[in-house]
Amino acid sequence: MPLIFSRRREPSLRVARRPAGCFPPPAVSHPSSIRRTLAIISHPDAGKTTLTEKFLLYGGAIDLAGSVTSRRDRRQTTSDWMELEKQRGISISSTVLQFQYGGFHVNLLDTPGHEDFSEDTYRVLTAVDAVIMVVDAGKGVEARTRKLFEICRLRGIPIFTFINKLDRPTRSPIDLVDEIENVLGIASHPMNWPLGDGPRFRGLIQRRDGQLNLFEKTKAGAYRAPVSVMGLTDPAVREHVDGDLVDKAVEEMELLDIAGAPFDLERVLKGELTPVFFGSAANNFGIQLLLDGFLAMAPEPAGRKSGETMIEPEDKRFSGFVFKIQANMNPKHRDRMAFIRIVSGKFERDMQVWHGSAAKQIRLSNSQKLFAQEREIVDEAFAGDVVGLVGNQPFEIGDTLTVDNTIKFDEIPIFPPECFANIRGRSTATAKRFRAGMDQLVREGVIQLFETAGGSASLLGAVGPLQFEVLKYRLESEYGAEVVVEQCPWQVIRWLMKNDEPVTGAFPPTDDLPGGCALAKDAAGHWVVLAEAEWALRSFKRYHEQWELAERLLK
Ligand SMILES: Nc1nc2c(ncn2[C@@H]2O[C@H](COP(=O)(O)OP(=O)(O)OP(=O)(O)O)[C@@H](O)[C@H]2O)c(=O)[nH]1
Ligand SMILES: [Mg+2]
Repeated sequence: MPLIFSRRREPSLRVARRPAGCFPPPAVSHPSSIRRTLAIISHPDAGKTTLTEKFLLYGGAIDLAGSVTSRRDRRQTTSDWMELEKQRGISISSTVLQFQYGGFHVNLLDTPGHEDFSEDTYRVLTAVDAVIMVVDAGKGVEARTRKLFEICRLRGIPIFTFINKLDRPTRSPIDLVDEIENVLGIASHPMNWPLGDGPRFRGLIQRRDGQLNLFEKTKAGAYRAPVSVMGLTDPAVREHVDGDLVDKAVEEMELLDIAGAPFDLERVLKGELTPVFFGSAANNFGIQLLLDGFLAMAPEPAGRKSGETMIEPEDKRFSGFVFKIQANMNPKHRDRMAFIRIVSGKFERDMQVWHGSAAKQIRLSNSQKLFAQEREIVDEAFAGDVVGLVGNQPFEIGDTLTVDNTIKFDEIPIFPPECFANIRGRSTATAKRFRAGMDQLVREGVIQLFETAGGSASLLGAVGPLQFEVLKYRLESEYGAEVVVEQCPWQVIRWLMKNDEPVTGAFPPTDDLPGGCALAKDAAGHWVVLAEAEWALRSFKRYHEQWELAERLLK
């Protein structure tokens, strides 16, 4: 196990060793009991990818962490691997990374914060058992975090909070903790407490035992931060830290002891209480305390429901579901990867399973362990693990894979698009590549394809307009197909329903349309009405009372 020492050896400083994973090794009652599967979520730019990178550094999975901001030496993060992500320094697509730490197999999913990519983030939340919510200490709880948090609450997922960027001037930590409680409506319990902020940030105090972790900066945060640990009452502390900072932190912690929620693991696991950790991801401050604290508390993989039956991880029948599809992760091979969350049983390479949507058996031969875009063959995996299946099988998002075809998971919500655009190839010379690219990228499920009644271009729908930009970029860079994308005025979509069944058929079911409306067919041949605004939709309803209008179709 790697040990981390302080490089400074001042005689008055008692230096303690902090081994990786400083909690007792987990008991292995079942292979899935040592799996932990989590997502990192937040408002854009709070530091999710940076934190992911630092977790990998502490897990020993990478030697030198790339920093999103360190443009000078051009090291890139492992997690943001897509060309466009590297250029813009933002995450566009969620990434799966796996590493071992302190006896655990950790499956970590880094998600994009931007709301235009939220469909991807929501799907990832179906595949995890806990989340770490990152909050920028200078900004507090931001809009996107609030929305994502509500989804986690609905799913009852345990939520851990990391208050990041302590190396910058921050809001008062008491205010930040208050805001989590008031804005998010969840009780909080700080596990550690910061000593100063910005240039005066000196370390973190463990509330449990009053131990102070003094930090030092490492170059660009590329290496694990050396840590010196000492008791807060140790006279040596005041030789290293200004007395006023210590007094303030002690006062604040006394206030928390009196007025704050007591620690209660049961409430954490129910998602009612969030343990709060402070730190600075870019500088590796507090990363190990967060990782150790998370692993000491995070739940084992949970089962998922098939109809009314709960399928538990210990169930011997293998089962899992597809929660994400990504094309061209490796640009040299034009292939697709389907990401599976294993729910029960043991996964073995080459096993035969039922493929839910196709109702036939297939062999799972090309299974891979994931490390951003790097891959390694995986021979076996257990409940809680995320496995990538590479190839051209007709998997769709939400599909169940299982050895018992009575199991069927219904985890993945389908989001109706909120913005629309027409797309066409710029030149007939690249028409074939354009079609191939569209076919692959639409399967990822973040762009939906529609055919307008009488229209020639393909109509695309997405949750946010940035998705169109990403599609255009990827068609051009990954397939060499130049395209023209034109935004459309449609803002509302409804599926036409008759007697609870979607309306289908080769020809438009009516040509009698009010202004501001059009008809189109989705990829499965269901007719939809598109409206420029709610008023147009209301006129359509008056014209056509024979149909019910559905906001979304269940698969
Ligand atoms: N000063 C400071 N900057 C940080 C810290 N952590 C992250 N950053 C910076 O914040 C910016 C955003 O970091 P990312 O990790 O890309 O944020 P993200 O949450 O993954 O962003 P999206 O995926 O685009 O939503 C980068 O410039 C980071 O270097 C920190 O502890 N201190
Ligand atoms: Mg990111």
